[in-house]
Amino acid sequence: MGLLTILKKMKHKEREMRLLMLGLDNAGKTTILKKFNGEDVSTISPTLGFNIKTLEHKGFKLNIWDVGGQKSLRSYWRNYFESTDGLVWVVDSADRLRLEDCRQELSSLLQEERLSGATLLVFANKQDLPGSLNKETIREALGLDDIKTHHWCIIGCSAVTGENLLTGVDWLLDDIAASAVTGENLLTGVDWLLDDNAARVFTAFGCTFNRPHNRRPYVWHHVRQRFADVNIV
Ligand SMILES: Nc1nc2c(ncn2[C@@H]2O[C@H](COP(=O)(O)OP(=O)(O)OP(=O)(O)O)[C@@H](O)[C@H]2O)c(=O)[nH]1
Ligand SMILES: [Mg+2]
Repeated sequence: MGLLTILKKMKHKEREMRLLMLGLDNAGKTTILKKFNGEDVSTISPTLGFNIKTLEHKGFKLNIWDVGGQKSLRSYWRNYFESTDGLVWVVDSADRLRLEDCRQELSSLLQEERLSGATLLVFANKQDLPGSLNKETIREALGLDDIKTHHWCIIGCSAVTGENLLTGVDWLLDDIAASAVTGENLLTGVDWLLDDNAARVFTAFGCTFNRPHNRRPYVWHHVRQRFADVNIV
């Protein structure tokens, strides 16, 4: 298969993105999803399973997954990790008592291998509520500055008024799109294909083959995704 064909496949796949929205219960995930989709947000119940919406935005097809955040449901989050391009972590900025819980949950998500390629957007939601913490305070409380493994950004927003929802989603899409099309990624992609094929050949002959681990995880993730249906053997 020629490089041109591979690049064409990449281009097609880049138009579709999978976003996973997680956070503690009551953070406002479903409200954000509905508001973003132009729906009524006056009657929203806690999510016991998940909601998925497919939207067109800025020429991209977005598959947005919103999964219930109650403690008993969090063990199911892992069922939704696969192929995630963007992780949206929603925080109730007025819920001071559960900030530590919120930090811990986010921290363990970021250690998940299957999310290693995802860009992280933190929505400091409910900024319309008097007494809500501002995004700088949330940033510190969640230890965001210590995150070195993912691209991230925190945005203060309100799902009720709609303030800053677009700004957040636009940043996320720009970041995902940029990390998918840089020349560096193309090169890494081709390298990866060669490494992967070499690994298979070596393994077939009973040899072990160590992949280089010095590449940035998000690049690996995108390369794996973009080339998922390419087989050059
Ligand atoms: N004032 C205010 N209330 C909000 C905002 N976003 C959500 N809410 C309210 O917070 C409550 C919880 O919102 P949900 O969208 O159901 O929260 P969730 O994160 O989906 O919760 P789970 O489905 O249980 O995980 C609802 O009563 C919403 O109306 C916001 O920006 N401002
Ligand atoms: Mg919900």
